[in-house]
Amino acid sequence: MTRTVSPLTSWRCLHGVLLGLTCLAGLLSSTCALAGDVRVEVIGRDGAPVSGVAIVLEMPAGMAHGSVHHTARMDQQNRRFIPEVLVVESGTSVEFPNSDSVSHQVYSFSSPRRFQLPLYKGVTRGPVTFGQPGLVVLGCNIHDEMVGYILVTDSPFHGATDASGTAHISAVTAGTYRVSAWGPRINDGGGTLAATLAVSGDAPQSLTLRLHEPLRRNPSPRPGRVDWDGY
Ligand SMILES: [Cu+2]
Repeated sequence: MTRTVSPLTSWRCLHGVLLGLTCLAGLLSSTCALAGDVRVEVIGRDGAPVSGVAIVLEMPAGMAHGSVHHTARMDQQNRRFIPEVLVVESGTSVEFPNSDSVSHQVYSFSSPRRFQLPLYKGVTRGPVTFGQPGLVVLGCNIHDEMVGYILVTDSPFHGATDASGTAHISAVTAGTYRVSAWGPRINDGGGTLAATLAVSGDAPQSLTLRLHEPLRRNPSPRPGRVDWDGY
């Protein structure tokens, strides 16, 4: 009996063989790390999904990774920072476009990264490089109600929950991680939830975090008080 093999199938076969050979070579040189995908869901006390929660899989002791040259964007739309919560690895350069029809003047007075951008619209400012881990709270000098957050982490395994309350983090190196979840409206644990998750390369892992306290009405923390002499 003749079996027809489509070009796609044969490519997959070849790809699988190459992957196997690569892993075999890697095992011999101890560089072939298994990796798996992780899905973290955050559910509020009312059962509704919670979006805009920063998820970080903190690096296990001894697990190292290379230097970072990532870029990211923090936009402004309808007098709001988009996204409200951005998670980046330390060393990432963040650009600040302004998609609004009004001008904004973005600043941070947080100790991991103090900066201020000139008043602008219609152009992209930055990039601003975030080298130190920690929480950077963004404000706008024109619109006091604007608040945004850049959470800087040393871990390459991070994300933020979307409208369905879910964060997808792909290709996580196998290991046991402390998973932390921070959101500006989370009341539980002072704003941070934590759990332990074992990641293997065999199958995707899922973790559900449920809040016990109702969400705050207003985000916390707010931008630091601006002392212009500090710049
Ligand atoms: Cu503004």
